[in-house]
Amino acid sequence: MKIHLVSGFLGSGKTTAIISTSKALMAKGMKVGVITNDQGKFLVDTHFMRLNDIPAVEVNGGCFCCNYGDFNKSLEQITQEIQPDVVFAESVGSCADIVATVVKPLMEFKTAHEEDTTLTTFTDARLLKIYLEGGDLPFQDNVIYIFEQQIQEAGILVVNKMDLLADHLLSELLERTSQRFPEKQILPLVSLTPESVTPWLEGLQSTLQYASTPLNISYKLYGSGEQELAWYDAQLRVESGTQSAVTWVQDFLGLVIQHIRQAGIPIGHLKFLVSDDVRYQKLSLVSGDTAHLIEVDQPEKWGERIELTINARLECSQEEIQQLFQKCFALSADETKTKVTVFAEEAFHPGFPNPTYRFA
Ligand SMILES: Nc1nc2c(ncn2[C@@H]2O[C@H](COP(=O)(O)OP(=O)(O)OP(=O)(O)O)[C@@H](O)[C@H]2O)c(=O)[nH]1
Ligand SMILES: [Mg+2]
Repeated sequence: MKIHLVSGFLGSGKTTAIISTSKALMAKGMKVGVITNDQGKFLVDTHFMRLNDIPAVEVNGGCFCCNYGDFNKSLEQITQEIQPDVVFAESVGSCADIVATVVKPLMEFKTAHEEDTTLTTFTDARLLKIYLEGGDLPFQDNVIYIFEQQIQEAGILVVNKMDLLADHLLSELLERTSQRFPEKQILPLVSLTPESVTPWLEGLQSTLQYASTPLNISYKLYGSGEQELAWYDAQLRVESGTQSAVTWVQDFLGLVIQHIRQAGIPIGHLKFLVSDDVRYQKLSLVSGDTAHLIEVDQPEKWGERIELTINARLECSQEEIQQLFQKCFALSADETKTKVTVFAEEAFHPGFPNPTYRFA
């Protein structure tokens, strides 16, 4: 069984690539399992994987490194349930030091073999370009430190979303990336379809799997960066009144984005999963996106009852993120008798990273 660990900054395209690649492998008759991971309880990525018919188990409420026991249990569970040929494990977008805290323990406890384990780091081509040119990424230095450390420990470095850069900018970026990281396998990629992820699938067969020396990382900086990004998740149901449920959802998404933009809050990843009994859609806004609206497809086709899951990682305080969403809920209460039930909601700063194991 192959285990592919997938790291990389918030919104860099890990889930998208895993889904496309899983579909490509499943179409060839291979069995694939996924382990998702994030800080909160209601994870958009896990639901989205399952809606895409990809078997997924999750480690929630903290990263793989700090919950290695849960990670290991999830691996056992998915192995027993589906006997996969390939497992993808997506780590939290603000997590680093995966070699020392996940890859090495997998080897030490002989859960996996070196030749069957890879670590890929995804980067959003737009952010990588700014970073390598010495420009200003829209985050505090300690958050940028995490972005750097993730790249540092990659064996395979995916320069993702290359469709969003003009060809001449892309070739310049790839040249700059190879010069800066000559020891890494650098893969330009578009993750959006099973066909477009072939270069990554091929890259996963290579022998240059991950940086063999674990990072010399400052946990003080890394931990403070992790905590800089507040988490918010919520699970709600929206039922049509005199206007359709999807109209309420669309207006609500617009309000949230407007308030975040107005407050000048840097976005790690703002993601929503919208579903009814028949259809589903994941809507995302990440750092580098300039959109002021994300739109639900074919609004006329949605049902009377919509489930909405919200996951947000923003560089602001826990109070600010919670107040922002609550303000948008209040502003969205209208005269149209749309019934909105919030089942669960939480906002917090992730704890300081404290790995279960660290083999340096
Ligand atoms: N244009 C383009 N968009 C992409 C590509 N890959 C991912 N995206 C978009 O980027 C956004 C974030 O993608 P995700 O796959 O959710 O990113 P992630 O790395 O899993 O994010 P976290 O789980 O929050 O860390 C989504 O809107 C995707 O559709 C790509 O190759 N090209
Ligand atoms: Mg993801």
